[in-house]
Amino acid sequence: MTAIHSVKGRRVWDSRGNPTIEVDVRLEDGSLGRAIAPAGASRGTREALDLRDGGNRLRGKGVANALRGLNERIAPALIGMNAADQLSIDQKLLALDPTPIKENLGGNAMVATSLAVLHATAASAGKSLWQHVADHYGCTASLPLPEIQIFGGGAHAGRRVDIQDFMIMVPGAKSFDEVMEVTNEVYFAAGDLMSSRGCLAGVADEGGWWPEFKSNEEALETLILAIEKAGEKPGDRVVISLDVAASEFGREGRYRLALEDREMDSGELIDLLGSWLDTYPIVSIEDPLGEDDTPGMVEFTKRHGESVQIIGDDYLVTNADLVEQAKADGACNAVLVKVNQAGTVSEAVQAFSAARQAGWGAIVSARSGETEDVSISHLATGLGCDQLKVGSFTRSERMVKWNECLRIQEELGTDTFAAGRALRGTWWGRKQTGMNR
Ligand code: 2PG
Ligand code: MG
Repeated sequence: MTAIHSVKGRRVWDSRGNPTIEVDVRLEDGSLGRAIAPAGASRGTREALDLRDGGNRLRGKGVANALRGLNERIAPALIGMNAADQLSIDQKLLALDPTPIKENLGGNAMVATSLAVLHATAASAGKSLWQHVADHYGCTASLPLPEIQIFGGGAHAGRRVDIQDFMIMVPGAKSFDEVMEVTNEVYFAAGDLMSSRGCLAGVADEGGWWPEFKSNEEALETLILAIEKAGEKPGDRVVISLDVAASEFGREGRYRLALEDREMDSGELIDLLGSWLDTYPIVSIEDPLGEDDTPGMVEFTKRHGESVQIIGDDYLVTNADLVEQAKADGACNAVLVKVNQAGTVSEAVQAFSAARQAGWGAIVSARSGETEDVSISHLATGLGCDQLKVGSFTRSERMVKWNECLRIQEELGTDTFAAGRALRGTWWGRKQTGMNR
């Protein structure tokens, strides 16, 4: 047993310039674990609360209260505990704040602490974090397939387009490095196309281009052209992935596409998205309906669950019970795993395990507010997750995660790259084996 010697929280700053929490956990043997809480902009109502001070200062986003709770309540409770017993550590955090969304201590204070303990234990064992995660949870490590944003929209780009993330994946790549190369070509081809057409407004929250398109379809058309300009045939090595983030523009089965000034009900949105699936090589779609629209999500999954990956993010908020419920309902076939949505490492791993039990895919994801923290690159690899979503292909809070994967790849060897493994059950997977779409 290596006991925790100290837990120290401090205020640092994230990629949007907002305050956030960093935690140092020092063990009795001198090992140090450090982690930083990320922050979402399009947040599920059931996810762990980001505790902020409110008021006028720092636009209400101060973390003084969360830090006070961390240093005065969390730290004394954890000191002396066995750091290697991640579950007991996380259960202690939950006992200190048993509210469903962690509103007393804050998910931000808790997640940074929980992850810092995980780092400290890996350091104490002299292991890379991914190796510690694989050993601790009995998983077979493999490098995930990146899901990379080309255009940002929704809450990450002033709602200039309704759909939040227009992304690509390169499931036909042989290595992680090959994915990076193809992505570079597509990303810059997209930028060139947009600037030549006068629809490039800048860079969105996660590093993707901030577009000025007239419709969501124009975004999809431009993405197809960019893939072609990069020398690829859309749907072969490169495919499209969308995060609709429908909770951002719909409630109770009513949706409003602001770009086209169009209101629709759940059935109409399902039909619209279905027509996109028929037209474009989209292999994965996240939160196609709102977090409160279970009938819509079930209907969408019934229609498309056999041909595309349907990910629950705001819909499942990295919660094992919600994953099990969705499986029983017939909604979704994959879960997005965001540790800060759950609040602790153990709860995030439980959601991951529930997804695996259900025979689902699992995608580890960053938040739109990020930092230099690379924990998720290791978690995705150590758990053997199918994909990793960290935003786009610029800005260091994103690139630091891709670059960390390249280092991990050297330790692992390329034959452990997940590539299109998780997409075997989709039209893309069937196409690889010569079957029809
Ligand atoms: C999402 C994430 C990342 P946010 O919706 O999947 O794109 O966004 O962190 O703002 O919730
Ligand atoms: Mg999402």
